[in-house]
Amino acid sequence: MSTPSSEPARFDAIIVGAGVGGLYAIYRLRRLGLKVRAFEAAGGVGGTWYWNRYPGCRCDVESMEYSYSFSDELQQEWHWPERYGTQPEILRYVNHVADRFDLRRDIEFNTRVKQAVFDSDSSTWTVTTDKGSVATARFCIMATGNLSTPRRPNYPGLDGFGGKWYHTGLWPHDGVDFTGLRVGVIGTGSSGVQSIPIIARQARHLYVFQRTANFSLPARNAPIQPDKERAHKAEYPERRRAAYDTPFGIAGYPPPVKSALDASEAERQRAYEAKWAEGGSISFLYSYTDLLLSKEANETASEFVRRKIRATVNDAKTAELLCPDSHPIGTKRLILDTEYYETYNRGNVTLVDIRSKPIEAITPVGLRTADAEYALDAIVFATGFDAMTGAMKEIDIRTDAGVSIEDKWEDGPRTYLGIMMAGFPNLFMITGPQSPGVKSQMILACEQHVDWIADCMQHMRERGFSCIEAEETAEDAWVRHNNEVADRTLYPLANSWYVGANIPGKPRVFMPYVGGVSAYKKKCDEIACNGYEGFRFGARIEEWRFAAK
Ligand code: N01
Repeated sequence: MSTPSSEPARFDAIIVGAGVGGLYAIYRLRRLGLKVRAFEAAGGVGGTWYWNRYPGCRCDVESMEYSYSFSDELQQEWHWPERYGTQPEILRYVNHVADRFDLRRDIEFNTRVKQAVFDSDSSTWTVTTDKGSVATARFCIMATGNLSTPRRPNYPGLDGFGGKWYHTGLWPHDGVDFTGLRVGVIGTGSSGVQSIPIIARQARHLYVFQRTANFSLPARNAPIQPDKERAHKAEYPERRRAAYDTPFGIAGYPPPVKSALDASEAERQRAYEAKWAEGGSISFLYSYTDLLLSKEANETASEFVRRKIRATVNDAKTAELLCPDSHPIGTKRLILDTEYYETYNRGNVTLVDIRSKPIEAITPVGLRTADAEYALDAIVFATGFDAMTGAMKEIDIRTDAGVSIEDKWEDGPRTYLGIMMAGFPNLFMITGPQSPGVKSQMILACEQHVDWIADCMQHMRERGFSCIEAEETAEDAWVRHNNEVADRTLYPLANSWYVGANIPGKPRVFMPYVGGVSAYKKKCDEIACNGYEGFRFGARIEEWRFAAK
């Protein structure tokens, strides 16, 4: 890499991030013969799985599905021991992929991209890092992740706290031993719900500070039986193809055929009980056709889970506090847990309602809410992320025409397909806002985007185009479509990170595409087949390759 005083290093494509999307982009673009360079802020590969090392961290998509499909050898040789992969297991897998395909030699670790500027004369991006180094490429690919910018509330007093504090999304690599400590966990999303049962087993006392009760279902994690693994592997190619014909990118769940309102109460209870026993969120939400479309239908499933909470938690007041009352089930990411509700039956666990009595300050010895003081030795912020737009907005992305990402997304993200933005030529996003990424099997979503981007580059190379840019009209239509699709569902009713509600001051815009993977992929493929409809290409050039090999 060059320093500011020397010529920038030249690449065909710069990739920002070496998580699951960035790694596959290195692999795929190399196979096109491009010279690529990835910059990664972390000291290793894995993105979300590198940073989120909190106790109990596990994927909520089954491990046989949550894996790459691009190499059949890879998917045949890897052995997943459990139904849901643990963070260490998934990180081991991602590292294996990096080694197996020799991806590390194109990654600069411990290097955070600070700025990316487009020059229209040369149709190139110039990227500057926190090391002060500069690199130039025709294409810039943001593989920055959707849940990669951890956020904690701005309570006064944290600097003076005498104990230790942690964020689930930035967990120490050596782990944390809470034995004998008084611990406070703030936040009851997936990260809080996964870590709480484990911290409770270690801590002298655990206080859970809950603002909004969330729905959680049993994961029913278990070892994968060898015959099941063999059968799955025998069908891998067909299953992967079939996954693209589903709404969420995972095959094997028969679509529902009936409205919850057309079933009798007894029939519904039998259906929900069976799904509860099976474990997992997809099959539960797939019980009926309209659980995410009709409030009345949804309420039948919401109330089923509330009844389970009341039946599990001994203390009636605690049970009631744990019963979600502010959003329909599934409209926030549905959580999968292992003995979450049971944890509140322990003598050393107290649930504190901070919706009615908010946290006012962190004190030197703990924290203070509107009505009480809590003595704590450690605080865990399980308070989530500036989701979907946070990581890209942390980079100063601009063009020489004076357009910046800060201005472009001031009122919420605007993209075409979640892949490109009008005004930002040659800048691609992997699973950007207004694509189905976070509402689907994320690795499949990354592969689909990277394949689309690689095919697009191939198209440009064959024709000698110097650049590609989304047209404003196509982007406007896509943003409108995204909103219309979301408005037909119950999703916008929840104050979730899908609408940025967890970040004070963030514009309330529904960010993921919820029209389903199947419809989305068809649209992407059609657009490509029609000569990249809605995109315009820049001038033809003699020498398409930008960087010498
Ligand atoms: O974050 P969250 P997360 N004062 O935003 C609370 C994925 N993921 O890290 O709901 C008090 O969901 C906030 O309260 P409220 C998955 O997609 C997957 O848990 O805003 N409380 C909420 O309870 C997931 O959805 C896996 O009222 C505050 C919590 O903090 C996404 O990552 C595992 C607060 C944040 O919940 C994010 O999950 C982990 C404040 N000022 C994560 N600010 C699996 O695969 C926030 N909160 C299983």
